[in-house]
Amino acid sequence: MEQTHLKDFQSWLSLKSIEGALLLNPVNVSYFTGFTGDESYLFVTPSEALFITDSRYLSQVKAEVRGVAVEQNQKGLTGVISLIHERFPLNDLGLELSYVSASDYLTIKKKILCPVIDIGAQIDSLRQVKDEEEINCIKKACAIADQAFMQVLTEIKPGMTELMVASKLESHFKELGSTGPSFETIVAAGIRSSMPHGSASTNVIKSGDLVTLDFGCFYEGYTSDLTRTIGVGKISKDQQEIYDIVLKANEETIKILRQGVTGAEMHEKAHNIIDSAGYQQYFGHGTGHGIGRSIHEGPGAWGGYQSQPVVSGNIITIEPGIYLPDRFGVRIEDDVLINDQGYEVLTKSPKNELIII
Ligand SMILES: [Mn+2]
Repeated sequence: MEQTHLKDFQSWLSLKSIEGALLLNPVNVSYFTGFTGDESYLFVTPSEALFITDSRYLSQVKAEVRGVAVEQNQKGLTGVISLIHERFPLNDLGLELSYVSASDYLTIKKKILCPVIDIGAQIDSLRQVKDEEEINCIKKACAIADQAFMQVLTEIKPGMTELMVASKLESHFKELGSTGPSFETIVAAGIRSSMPHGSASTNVIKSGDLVTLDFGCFYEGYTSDLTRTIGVGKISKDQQEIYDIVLKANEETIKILRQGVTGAEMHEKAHNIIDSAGYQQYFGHGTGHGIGRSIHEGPGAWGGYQSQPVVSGNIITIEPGIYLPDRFGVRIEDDVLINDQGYEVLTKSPKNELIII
């Protein structure tokens, strides 16, 4: 898959007459080469690609990287720039402008005087459309997250801290073949469930709590992202009512997914259900985002993606929530593949009934 990604990028460079692009973002370097380490650089021209790394990574590069020339350099970015400057006379240079730090930019510009062109947005848009191998990796990451959730459900007990639950989830990921969590695991119980991003704390889980678990793991460099809210012991009528509204928003929004639907339409659908139930001001975040090598990427129903129609090969989350300050919150999140037939929900953890432990 990596070699196809690289060819697609090279065709675009050629189309845009960009003579060379230097990639610093390790996630993009992995996307084009399969390399899983960091502090390495990829220089790409319409017809060549040069992977530049230091001695620490040489044997790893040999094992992971195919079809790309490899060069050793021990002098960091300054050395990389000298090497490119000597070997490739450039009239323009592509950089990932939203990633490159101001100090790296000055290091580059000290030596390379030609105009700089942003290539980050193009790489983002290539990464949004997953090929079959990438889809299979994400399906596996979802299956591991589902299985870890089912296991942890048998282990959660009142009296445990949120951190203990997070730790169990994360060790299940690794037992099941994942390299580990893809973001800081959220376990938020009781009042803390009203914080959309309540990372696990020493808070003790008790009877009567709702507990929101939001977690994901990597498989072969690709992530899953799954949220379920569960109840402990006896649940109030209010808690059940909020759960049912959020479930409906999650299910009804997933049902409208197909090629051509925009982020704004997804967000509107989820909001329609939550707003008409009277909880408009308690759903304050985006409805979903793309996942892939990063936990948040395009497309989705947030920020700059609102007007972008989804296409076959996009994988997005749908994650409406309601958060009642100082009381409790509910979020339900699934990962959904857009395909030629419509959509496929990749996360399978049960949600139709509020799970009570
Ligand atoms: Mn998410």
